[in-house]
Amino acid sequence: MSTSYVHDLMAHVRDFHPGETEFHQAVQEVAESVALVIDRHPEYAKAKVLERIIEPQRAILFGVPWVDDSGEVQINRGYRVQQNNAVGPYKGGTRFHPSVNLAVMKFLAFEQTFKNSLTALNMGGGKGGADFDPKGKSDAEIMRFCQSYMTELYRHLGPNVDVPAGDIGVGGREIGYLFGQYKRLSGEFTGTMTGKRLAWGGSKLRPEATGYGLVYFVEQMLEVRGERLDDKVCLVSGAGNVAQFTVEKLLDLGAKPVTMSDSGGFIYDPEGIDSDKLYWIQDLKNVRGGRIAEYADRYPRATFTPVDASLDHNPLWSTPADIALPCATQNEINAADAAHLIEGGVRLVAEGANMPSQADAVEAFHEAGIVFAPGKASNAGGVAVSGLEMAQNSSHSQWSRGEVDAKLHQIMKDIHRTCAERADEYGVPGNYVHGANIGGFIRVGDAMLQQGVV
Ligand code: NDP
Ligand code: 2IT
Repeated sequence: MSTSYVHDLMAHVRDFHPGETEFHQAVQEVAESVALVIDRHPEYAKAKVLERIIEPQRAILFGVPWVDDSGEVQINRGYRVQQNNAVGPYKGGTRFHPSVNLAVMKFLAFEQTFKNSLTALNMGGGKGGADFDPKGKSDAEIMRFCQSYMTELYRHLGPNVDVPAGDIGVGGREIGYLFGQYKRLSGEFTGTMTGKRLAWGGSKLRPEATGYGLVYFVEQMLEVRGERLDDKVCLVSGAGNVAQFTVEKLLDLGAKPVTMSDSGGFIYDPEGIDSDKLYWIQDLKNVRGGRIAEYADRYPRATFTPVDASLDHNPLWSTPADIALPCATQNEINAADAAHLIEGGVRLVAEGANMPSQADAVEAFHEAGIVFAPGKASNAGGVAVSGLEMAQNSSHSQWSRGEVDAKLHQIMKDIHRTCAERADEYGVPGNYVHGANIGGFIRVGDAMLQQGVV
């Protein structure tokens, strides 16, 4: 039953969503897990639950015209994919990056649906963004772009409808401009965006939440195996929001991060990236807009390796280590990288980014006995604290850093437990991919069965 279920479903998905490779990749992985559920619970297949989750409930595509500093008119394409609202209003980030297209938005909105379900908070799945490249743009250009993007999108949003946040290329500054325009057009001050600054409705610890949550999840993965983070050598990719706070929490817990990267290449610091060095990177990336290559000039014992498109692998993943935490972007680990990670002694991989590991890399990890956590479980801390921001906004309150941290910690523990229990229950113990997909699916699926065909 299960093989033909996945085969038939995927044939339809490829036919109905042609050319959307990232979307197919994300759906295939979930379908393989759901097949295990459907063998025992044919009611989900009968009601076409997964088929209905796969089809976005709404996908908005719109032109975003704006005027650059030289007076020239520019046009980008904006998106918001409202995938599923069975367990709460659509919720998910906003990505501004030249690689954004409908397939990327749909895979992210699909993944978000399962991730948000795993948090056990009332959030459905969505994702938005534009193929706009914020690099090299002035502050005024960023503001005009955000205002134009929101001028179309605002009519589709609301605190109980759809609540965007940040993602690649969208941080506190962009959320400010997006929120400002939303507020002006809607005439209301509501918690319609998360990731807001603290003074006007943001939650403490939201910037840190994805990276901290990732490391809390890793702690759980190690704990059940009788291990701790102390002295573990960690490979981190990316140098943005998720990577920075991953490194910060790794340092807090005694681990030794040795790499970070951006789209130009990666740095390897055999002495470890300590908190002073991290602070320097945060200033470089968040204030000065510099490139990670500069780290090797500042810290001469470190090396910088530029991206080499002629290679079939990324040498970052050939660095010997205990743990790998990809925190940059999708598909950054291929099968060759996975082989190098295994050779280099890595025993645990947990995704901070969304779908950074290709399907054959995940297969290689499982075959090699590497403990692997998919992003929809291990990076859920960001959206979880977004959910806490929504709760604070609707009750007009603000919790302390300690309160939010305790709740985040508990949510990551609970997600870990859900994944482990579902994996055991369905005969795939220790497999966090199946555990996360099944855990995320059952909550949304049950809500859909209870709410009827809508
Ligand atoms: P940022 O924009 O803050 O940082 C992104 C980092 O990844 C930068 O170092 C960037 O390099 C690098 N990067 C991005 N795209 C590419 C690419 N195509 N090739 C090589 N390097 C790339 O984003 P975030 O840290 O917020 O997001 C990182 C990942 O984490 C994404 O997959 C995102 O979806 C995921 N995520 C984010 C959450 C959040 O709360 N922000 C929550 C959960 C997941 P450069 O500066 O050179 O572009
Ligand atoms: O991928 C993600 O989970 C995010 N970018 C965060 C989404 C959110 O709504 O906080």
